[in-house]
Amino acid sequence: MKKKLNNIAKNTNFFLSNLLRSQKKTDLIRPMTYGLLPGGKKIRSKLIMDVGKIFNVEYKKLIHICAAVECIHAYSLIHDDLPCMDNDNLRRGKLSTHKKFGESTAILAGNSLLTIAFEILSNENFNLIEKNKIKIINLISKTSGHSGIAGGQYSDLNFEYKKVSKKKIIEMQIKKTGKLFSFCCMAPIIISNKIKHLQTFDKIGSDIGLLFQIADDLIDYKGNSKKAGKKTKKDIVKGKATLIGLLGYKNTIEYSEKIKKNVLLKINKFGKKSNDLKETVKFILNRTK
Ligand code: GRG
Repeated sequence: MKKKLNNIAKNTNFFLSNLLRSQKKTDLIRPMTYGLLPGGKKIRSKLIMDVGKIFNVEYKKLIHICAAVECIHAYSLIHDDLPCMDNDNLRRGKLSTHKKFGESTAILAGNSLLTIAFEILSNENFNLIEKNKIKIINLISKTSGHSGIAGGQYSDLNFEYKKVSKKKIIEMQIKKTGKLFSFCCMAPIIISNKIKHLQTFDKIGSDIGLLFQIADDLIDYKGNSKKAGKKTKKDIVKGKATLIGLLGYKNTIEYSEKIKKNVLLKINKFGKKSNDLKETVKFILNRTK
């Protein structure tokens, strides 16, 4: 798994550095590059490749999706670290972008990474039939905005120091993290025109996102800051609404094992070609960074 993930990370980074190199040399390119590269596990890219394998989608198409997703993800991290959001000084083992370049620059570099994602997907080199291209751009737009990542982040901040139900925490985490994972699972299906599987993979993606977020909360709860490349043990101090906070450590682990089992069962139906995806799901829950 580690080897496959490193390989995908290398290929995605290669695509992204070429893309940045081909851009006009503006003053924002340096902070954008800093927030985007290198670093980052590229787990979302791995998911895209894994689902692409199940539905026989060619690499040349998938890598554009990976690059666009990693730009949006990097943007969300840059903004997430800002003082008005989660106020973190450390990200991917180095100073967060606003600490290195200042707040206004970090905001603008983040915004520019968001728009570059759409530049990638609307580029003619991303060679898809127009109908599918529009479907993908439409889906990633919904994923990123008020009913997805941005909306989830709003709830996350809004729930601080409040008593929040399990249902509401799960809803928040699915928006903040799960929607982008769903997009990663759905985009290869749109490309391959196997639309009847879309709903199943929407749910598989949001469940994987939930597992990913639970693992993130576990890392915060008992993880090592040096290993994680970011500050840990912040959630309690910040009064964050998390499943561990609500259910306790043991129950959260039990809950996540149940979700994992269900997801693996669903994926199993796709036979041998789904082995990489199954591996990724297991990795996501057991990760330490
Ligand atoms: C992106 C549209 C958009 C809006 C910005 C700030 C914000 C609104 C959203 C924050 C969302 C956020 C940061 C969710 C947390 C997801 C998460 C656990 C990130 C860590 O992901 P990893 O571990 O990071 O994959 P690496 O560094 O490995 O890439």
